[in-house]
Amino acid sequence: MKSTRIIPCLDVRGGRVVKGVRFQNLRDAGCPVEQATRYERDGADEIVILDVSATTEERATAAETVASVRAGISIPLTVGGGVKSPADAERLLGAGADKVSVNTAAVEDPGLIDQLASRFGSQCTILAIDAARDDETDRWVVVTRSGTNRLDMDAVEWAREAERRGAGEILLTSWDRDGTRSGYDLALLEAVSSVVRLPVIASGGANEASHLADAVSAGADAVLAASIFHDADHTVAAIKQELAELNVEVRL
Ligand code: 0VR
Repeated sequence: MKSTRIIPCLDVRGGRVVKGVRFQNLRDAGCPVEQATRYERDGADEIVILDVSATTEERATAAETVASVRAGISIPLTVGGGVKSPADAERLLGAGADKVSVNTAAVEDPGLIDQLASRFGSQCTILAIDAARDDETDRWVVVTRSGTNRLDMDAVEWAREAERRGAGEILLTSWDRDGTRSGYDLALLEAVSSVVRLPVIASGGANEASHLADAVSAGADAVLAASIFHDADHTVAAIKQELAELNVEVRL
C-alpha cells in the first residue's frame, strides 16, 4: 500500500512565511529556508511553497525564495501562487521547483492546464482548487484570488475537468477550514477523490494527527498542513509517529 505523503506548506509573501485564517490577517511565521530545512529533517515527504504575495514587489522575491529553499532540501518541492503562463512555470522550475501549482489563472483559462502538462509533463502540473461549501445548492464552489472571488463553478466538476486536461495531482484546499484548526472538510475530500483517479492532496484545517488520518480515510493520498507546523505545536516526526499508531502507512 502506498504511504501517505505529509506535506508542510509555506505560504510566502515578500520572502517571509505568513499564515492567516481563510487567507486573511496574515501574520509573520518565520524564514522559509529555516522552516523547510527543519521540516525535511523532521521527516516531511514534500514541501509546498505558495506565493501569496499581494503586490508585484512582494512577488519579485518568489524565485529567489524558491532557489534558496531548493538549496536547503532534497525532497520534492512544489511551488504555486500567481502562475499565469508556461513562462511563469518555467521560471519556477528553473529556480528549482519539481512541480508547479496553478489556481486562479487556470480557472480563467483552463487551457493553461493542457499547456503545462504537454510542455512540462503531468507530473509537474498540479491544479490547486480552493473550494467553499455552498449549502444552498448542496455543493462546493470554486473560489479564486485568495478567496475573495466566489464563482458559480462546481469544485468537483472542476477537478474532473482538470484530470481530463492532464493535471497530475489535485491540491484541494477547503477555504472554510483554512487556518481554523477544525479539521479537513472530509465530505469535500470524499466528493472529489471518488470521481478522479488523480492523487488528491488534502489542505486546510489540520490541527492534530487524527485529522490527517481522517483525511486519508476520506480518500486523500497526501495531507498538507501549515498552521500546526509553523506554530510548532507538532513536529512532522511526532505527527508521523502518531499516524503510524493510527495504522496510517507513512514513511518513517
Ligand atoms: P492550514 O493547515 O489550515 O494552516 O492551511 C493549509 C493551507 O490551506 C494553506 O496553507 C494555504 O492553502 C492557504 N492559502 C491563499 C492562502 C493563504 C494566504 C493567502 C492566499 C490562497 O490563495 O490559497
